[in-house]
Amino acid sequence: MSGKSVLLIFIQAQGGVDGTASLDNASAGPGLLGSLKESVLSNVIKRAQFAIPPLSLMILSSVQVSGVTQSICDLRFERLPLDRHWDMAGISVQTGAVKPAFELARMLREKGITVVLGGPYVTIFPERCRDHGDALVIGEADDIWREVLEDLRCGDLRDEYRVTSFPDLTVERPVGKSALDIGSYFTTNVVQTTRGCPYSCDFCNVHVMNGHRLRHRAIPAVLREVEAFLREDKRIFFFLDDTINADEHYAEKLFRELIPFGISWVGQATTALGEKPRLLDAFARSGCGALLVGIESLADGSNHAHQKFHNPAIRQAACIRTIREAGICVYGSFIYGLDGDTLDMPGRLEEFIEETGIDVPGINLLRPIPGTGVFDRLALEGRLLHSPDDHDAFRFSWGQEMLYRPRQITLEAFIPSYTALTGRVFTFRNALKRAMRAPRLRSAVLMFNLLYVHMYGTARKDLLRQLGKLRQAPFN
Ligand code: B12
Ligand code: SF4
Repeated sequence: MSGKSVLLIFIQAQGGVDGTASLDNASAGPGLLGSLKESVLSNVIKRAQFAIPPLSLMILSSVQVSGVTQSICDLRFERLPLDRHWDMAGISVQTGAVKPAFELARMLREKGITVVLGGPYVTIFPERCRDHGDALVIGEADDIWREVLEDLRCGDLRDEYRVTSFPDLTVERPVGKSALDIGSYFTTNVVQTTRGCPYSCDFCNVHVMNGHRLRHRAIPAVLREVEAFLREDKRIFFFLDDTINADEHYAEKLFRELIPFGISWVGQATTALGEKPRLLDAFARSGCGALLVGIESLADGSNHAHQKFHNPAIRQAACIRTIREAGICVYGSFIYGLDGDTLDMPGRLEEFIEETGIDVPGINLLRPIPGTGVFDRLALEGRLLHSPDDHDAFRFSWGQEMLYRPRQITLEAFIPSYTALTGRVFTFRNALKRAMRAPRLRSAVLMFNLLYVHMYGTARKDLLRQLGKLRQAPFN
């Protein structure tokens, strides 16, 4: 039997964190000064891009089956290596990139390459994916991928592989980087210590895909991974857990044990960390440089309307200050346009960002992602601006396009209030100010803020264009 070669592919999303292209390609040029500014910014953007490798494909490519070799192609940086022979391609399908994923699958199948589709979108909407691949992998593929590779080797691939229970993360599965082009990335040190989320925020689908029970990896296995990763790449670590402090005891033990490694790391946490001095100390001493915290709304009513009950608004400001005083930068992620929000929210957000000294603010529009509770509810309430069947229309996660009608504010009033807010918050002057006062990682804080000056600027143009269309054919 001859060896089989497998190409694992990660696709660039059409909008959002992979880089925002203007929706208005026909817009007039920016003029000489504008062009200069744009070109400086586009360089900054390239460097500031959240360029980390897809952990999913690192995990899959680390599954060893004799007679099968695996490579990763990250289309955000690389071209498809079609000059080589591939027996099978595995595509990771995220909701933001469904259409390009299906187009790629068709092209590869036309060339005679077997296509397997997996990832969040396939897990949530297998029936919509069925015709686009030769095989589907539904669910977390850590273990079942071996079966797929073995069946490929024997020429006996099934059309569906369904994971029936969540993989046990206490089983050690070493992750290697040999299938990656390490130099393409800002860092390749991506680690996940837990999966699942005990909360049920209705705009999120992590609890839908990964379940409500928090599953942990064994701490010694994480330490071994960090040690092995450091041998190949000394750069910063990203802990990809959705809430790295979800289990405080586990997190404290893990990060205390990581202190001697001398790494620098970033992750995502809840602001409740500010009320846990021992845990905060472990984070700071183990090299935590920045944390993304999901604040969403400053009004409890708004958060509650979206099933987010943890982190009451009243405690947020003090917690953020304490985290920053411990020397950790805070990326504060907000959502404007939640069901309880009214037109006074932009002023409150602006004041809060100023008052707490948040190092990088992210002011998102509510994005109804297909497969989330909020998507289904807005569809039922007739508040989506596109047909709920057209999932591709919901790909924009950046503030580029309103995808729904806010409950308490007309679109006519909402769009200008949002664009005015981002226009005030994301300025060059504010970018410099935030970088100067950041407790650490000043150049990264500057880059991120500059990136946002550009991205929110592009988004404003797109939104105001949408508003213009809305005025011609009102749908509110
Ligand atoms: C880090 C991260 C990113 C990073 C890196 C991207 C990545 N996916 O690696 C960046 C910042 C680039 C990013 C971008 C986006 N992200 Co993101 N991201 C995450 C985050 C926090 C962790 C991802 C991760 O590594 N998880 C750990 C791995 C092991 O899990 P996994 O990716 O799900 O992979 C498992 C299975 O899905 C499956 N699998 C995955 N791919 C494949 C492929 C094959 C062939 C097979 C067989 C199986 C398989 O097996 C894997 C092992 O169990 C998740 C939240 C989360 N908890 O997953 C959100 C998340 C994946 N992102 C999300 C979104 C919406 C996006 C964007 C579309 C946002 C946007 N428009 O800008 C883009 C899309 C980028 C793209 N090119 O497709 C959503 C996905 C929603 C969905 N249903 O698709 C999530 C779930 C967050 C959320 N709740 O909104 N993201
Ligand atoms: S937004 Fe965060 S806390 Fe809320 S359900 Fe998703 S992963 Fe959990």
